Amino acid sequence: MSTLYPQNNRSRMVTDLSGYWDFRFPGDEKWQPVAVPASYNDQSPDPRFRNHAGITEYRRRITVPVAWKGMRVCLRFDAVAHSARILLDGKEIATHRGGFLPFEVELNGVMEPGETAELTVETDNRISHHTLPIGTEGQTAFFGSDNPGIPSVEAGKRFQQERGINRPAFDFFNYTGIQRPVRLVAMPRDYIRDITLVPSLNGEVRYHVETEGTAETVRVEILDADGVPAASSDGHEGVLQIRQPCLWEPWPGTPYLYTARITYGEDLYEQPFGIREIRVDGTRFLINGRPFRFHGPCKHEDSPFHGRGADPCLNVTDINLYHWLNANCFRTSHYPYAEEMYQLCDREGIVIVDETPAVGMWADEHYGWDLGGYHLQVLKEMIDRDRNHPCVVMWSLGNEPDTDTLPDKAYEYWHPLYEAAHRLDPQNRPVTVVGCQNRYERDKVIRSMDVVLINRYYGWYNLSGDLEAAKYAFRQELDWWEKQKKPVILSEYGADTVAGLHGAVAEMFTEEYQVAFYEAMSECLDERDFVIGEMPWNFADFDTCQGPMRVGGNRKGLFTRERRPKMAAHWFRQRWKDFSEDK
Ligand code: GCB
Repeated sequence: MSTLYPQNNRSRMVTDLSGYWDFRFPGDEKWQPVAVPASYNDQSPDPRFRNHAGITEYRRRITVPVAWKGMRVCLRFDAVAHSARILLDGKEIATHRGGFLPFEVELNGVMEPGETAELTVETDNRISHHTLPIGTEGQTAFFGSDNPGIPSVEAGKRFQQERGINRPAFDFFNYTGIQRPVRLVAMPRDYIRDITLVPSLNGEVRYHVETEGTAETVRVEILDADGVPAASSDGHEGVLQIRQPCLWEPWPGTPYLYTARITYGEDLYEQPFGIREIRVDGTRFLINGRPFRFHGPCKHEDSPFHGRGADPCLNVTDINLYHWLNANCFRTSHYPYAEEMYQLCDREGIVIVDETPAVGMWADEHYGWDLGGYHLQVLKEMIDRDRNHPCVVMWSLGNEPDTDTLPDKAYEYWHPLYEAAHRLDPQNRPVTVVGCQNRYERDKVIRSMDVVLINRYYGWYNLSGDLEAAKYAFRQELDWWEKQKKPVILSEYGADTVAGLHGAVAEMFTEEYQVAFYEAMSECLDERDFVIGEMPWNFADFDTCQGPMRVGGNRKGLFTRERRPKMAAHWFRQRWKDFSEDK
C-alpha cells in the first residue's frame, strides 16, 4: 500500500523520531545508544556491528500528543533494512519485508492521544535466496577465493556455514538498521491516501486522488512555481488544463515545478510535479521531444559513519558535485534511494533511472532464488512511491541477472515484470533491466527492453590492463548491438583506482590508468549514434564486504569516499562540459 511522504501543513503534523535510540544484539542485557537514521554497522568498533547476521533490537519511548485527539495517527518508517517487526509495549503491531521502501503503521486503537508507550523495532539483515537483495546461501562468496574442490577449503566452507555465515551476492556492504527517518504523523480521519498525476506537454494534467472517509468533495488546485493558481478541478479524478505550461527540463535546462494542492474535507496535501514527456523513438530517448543523452556516474547510498543512512547534507553535496561534473543523471544502483534524493533531483533537474533491489540474481546462483511474488511486489511499491517524480525517467527491474545460462527461462521470468512495470506506471515510462557482461548473443532479456543498459568491464575484469585489446573487443560487441536497432546506454564501466597512486606509465589502480580507461571507452562510444548514454562506475568509492579484490571497499569512484575528486573526475568534468556546450 502506498504511503504519501509525510508533510507538515495546516492539516497534517509530523514529529521526527530521529536521535539516539537504545540498541542491542540478541542475548545482550545492556542497551547501548545508536543513532537513527543511520546504518548501525559503523557506529562501534565492536565487530558484531559489522558482522552480525540476524535480529537486532531498537527501542525508544513515543508519546502521541493530546492535541492529536480525533486524528488519524501513524508511525511512518521511510525504510528499515531488510525486514522489520514493530512492537508497542512488547506487543507486535506490524511486520514489514524489504529494506528500501516506506511503510506506515496506524496507531489508532493501539495508543490514545496523551499516552506514552515503548516502541521496539526489531530489524533483520539476513539475506538469502528469498530476499532482495539476494544473499548467497552457503555458496561462493562474492568475488571470493573459493577454490572449489580442495577438501580442506571445502571443509572450511562447511565450518563457516555451520556458524551461520551470511554473505551478499552483491558488491556493496550489507548495511542495515533503521537507515531512514521514522516519524509520527497525524492527519484528519478523512484523509487523502494517494495521488496520481499524469501531465502532458500541452498542459493537460490527468489526476486521480484516493481518499479514505466520508468527506464529500475533493478539490485539486494547481499552483505555479510562484504559488499563483494555474488550474483547478473538483472530484476524485479528472483533467486539469494549464495554459502555456512551463516544462520540466533536465539540467542544464530549467526543471520547472508545479504543485498540486489537494483538499479533501479537512485534509490538505501538496504534491509537487513537473510537466515533461518521455518517449523512446527508434534509437533515441526523447525528453519533451528532444534527444536526451545520459551522462553521469552511477551512485550508491554510502558514506563514512552513516553507512547507508539517509543524510540530506550528503545528498546536497553529491548533487552539487554532479553539477560540478556537468553530469545530468544517475541510476539508483542497486535499490530505491531515500525519498529526499528524488525531491532534490526534481528541483535540480538531475535525471534518475530508478532501480529495484533485485541484485545478486547472477550466474553462480543458477536460478536458485525463490522469491514468490516478492519481486513484483517491490516493483509495485517502488512505482507507487516514485511515479509522480519528474526526475524519474525510466524503471530498472534489477541489476545484472544471469540471463544467458538459460535464456528462455530468464525471458519467462523477466518479461512479465517488464509488462507489469508498464501496466503499473500511469506515466508509462520506459523499462529496462541492467545487463552484465555476458554472452550477449544468447541472451534474450536485455535486448527485449525499451532501452538496453549494459555493464561492461573491458580493460578491467577482462583484457585487464590492455586498453588496445579492450577497445578492439568492445567495438566488436558494439557492432553487434548496432544491428539490434535499440538505444544503448553503457550503464557501468570503470577501473579501481587508489587515490594518490600515480605512474608515469598508466597501469591498473593508478589515477592515470582510470583516465586512460575512460579515454579508451569514450573513443568507442563516440563513434556510435545509437549509444545514448554513459554512466561510469562509480560516482564515489564505496564500502563492500571483505574479499581479495577489494582494498577497503570498491575503489572505482571518480571521487574518494570523502568526495575528493580523482583525476578522472576532472577529466569527465571537461568531457561533459563539451557535451553541454554542443547542445
Ligand atoms: C558490477 C556490479 C556492481 C559492482 C561492479 C564492480 O557489474 O553491477 O555492483 O560494484 O560491477 O565494481 O565490480
